[in-house]
Amino acid sequence: MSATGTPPATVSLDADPFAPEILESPLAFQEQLREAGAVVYLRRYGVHALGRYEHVHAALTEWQSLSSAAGVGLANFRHEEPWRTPSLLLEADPPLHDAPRAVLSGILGPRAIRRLRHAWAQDARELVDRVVRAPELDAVTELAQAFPLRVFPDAVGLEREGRHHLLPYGDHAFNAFGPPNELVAKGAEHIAEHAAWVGDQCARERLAPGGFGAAIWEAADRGDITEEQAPLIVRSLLTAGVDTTVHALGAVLYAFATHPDQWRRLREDPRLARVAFDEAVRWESPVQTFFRTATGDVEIGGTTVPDGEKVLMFLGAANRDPRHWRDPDTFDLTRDPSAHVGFGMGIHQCVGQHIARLEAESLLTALAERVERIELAGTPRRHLNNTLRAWSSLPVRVHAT
Ligand code: HEM
Ligand code: OVM
Repeated sequence: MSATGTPPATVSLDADPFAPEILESPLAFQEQLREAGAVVYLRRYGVHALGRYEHVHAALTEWQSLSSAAGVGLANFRHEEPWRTPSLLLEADPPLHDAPRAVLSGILGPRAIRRLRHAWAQDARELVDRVVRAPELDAVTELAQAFPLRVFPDAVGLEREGRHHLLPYGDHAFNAFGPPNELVAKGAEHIAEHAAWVGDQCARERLAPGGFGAAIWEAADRGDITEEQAPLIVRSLLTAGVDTTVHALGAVLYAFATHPDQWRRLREDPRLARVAFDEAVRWESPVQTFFRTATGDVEIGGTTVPDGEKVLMFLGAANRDPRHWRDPDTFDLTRDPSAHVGFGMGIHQCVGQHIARLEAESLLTALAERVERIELAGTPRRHLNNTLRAWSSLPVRVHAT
């Protein structure tokens, strides 16, 4: 309350962060958001936006007052039918969230995935050997897409037929967190076929022994989760596990193609591959936004968000907030990026982050071994998505040794 007894005027903006121009170049809007206040009301959507590190971090951590169960997109599941059965992880609160989370944490944890290390390093060397034979290539299709599509579906235990459904299915799922705009309408045209294939692959009989999918079904056999839950947990891997790593690898390859000094540093010390990947996740934030829903009147940075209303967290804005980061716009392998919120924070923090890091480490290490220089050889093109920050094309020239 101010001295006169009237509440402070809510800061608000008319801008549409999901409009093509802002999706193409979001940094100016993100700065405007951070500068406008801790909580900014976006009139167009009737949601409360957060762009500062402190408040995005707090919102991610406070799952009791900011729920995921009403959806982590704009749609409020209390009033709107979700486009698919909600995720048992992403779109659930404790206690329902706990068992599926514990199962996936075990299957995708650092200890469990150590067995993949050697094979993925070898796969990366083979891919890089083949791809760098030509001096010019598209780093999106030939590296950022090719590598995850080579290793991840096999690790899940998917059949070979139909894997082309994975990227468009995930792309639509990430678009569907945003408003029902043109991007969603375009994705909806073919979503039935993609979703039917993805749904079929979640059945026990479809999943090869030894993979993440089979491990989820074994957890059902042990009684850690129910048989009804198992296929939906497999679906989480197929939804969240491909596009994310493709675009994160696109981000790190773009970062190196435009920062030759940092590439030299990585070549001198390839153990920097992991920190380079996290720095790229901070710098580009391949997952830009997620929503929460207030479970009561919630105070954030001196503003009250009313019960039942949506809060929009800008992970990308927080990851470049100068209140938290020195020179936030600089891609710099000497900084410690580990507090970034590009994988979220708190109980929903990305359960697949160790998979993402292992893919990146494998690919970057193989590239650092073979490639002296990597530079842009044409105009990079953005792939627009309501949630993802992505490239559709990165023409590069490589100088292989
Ligand atoms: C959750 C980003 C890779 C599976 C999340 C969240 C973020 C995120 C920001 C938090 C969501 C929230 O708080 O509401 C990313 C990024 C990736 C990546 C940037 C790549 C660099 C992966 C991979 C998988 C995966 C490879 C699967 C193998 C999941 C799942 C959740 C999740 C299942 C939900 C966890 C929960 O709600 O407990 N991810 N992710 N992600 N991610 Fe990732
Ligand atoms: C899921 C999931 C988890 C994280 C991201 C996401 C489409 C989906 O559990 O289905 O994006």
